[in-house]
Formats: sequence, C-alpha cells, structure tokens
Amino acid sequence: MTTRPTGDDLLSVFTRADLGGDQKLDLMEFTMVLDELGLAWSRAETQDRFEKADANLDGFISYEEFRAILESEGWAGGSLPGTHA
Ligand SMILES: [Ca+2]
Repeated sequence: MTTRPTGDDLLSVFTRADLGGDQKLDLMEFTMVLDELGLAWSRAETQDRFEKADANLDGFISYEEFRAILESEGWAGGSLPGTHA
C-alpha cells in the first residue's frame, strides 16, 4: 500500500533522525533521513543537498529547512519515488 508523506510523516521522519533531540539535523542525520525516505544519493549529492538546504548556513538542517528542500525537490506532498516498496 502506498502512503504519501504528509507533514506529520515528514515530522516523524525528522524527529526519528534527530538523534540529538535538538530539532536540527547534522549531515549524518540528514543522510539517515534520505535513507529512510528511500532516496539513494551519493555522498557528494547528499552533501550538495545538505548545503543547499541549510538556508541560514548554521551547519544544521532545521525542520523548516528540511521541508523546504523536500518541497523544492518535489518529494513533499505526495511525489516520493514510487519504487521504494
Ligand atoms: Ca540551518
């Protein structure tokens, strides 16, 4: 059954990956999120996305930044790749 990610799902994924519980993701945590979402990126691509997502350049991805990068790439709101079954 295909379920499309809602904001709550994204928050859930974000919270699970946020091992430090500080409401932001470092590069390692961000990589875990991508893995959980079934997005297979190379390390270089992941780093590139991370740097793009980090809008305020503090070295971490906040939930807002996380949402923004997912939306900009078209994953939030129901267009995750369907191949991850
Ligand atoms: Ca940031």
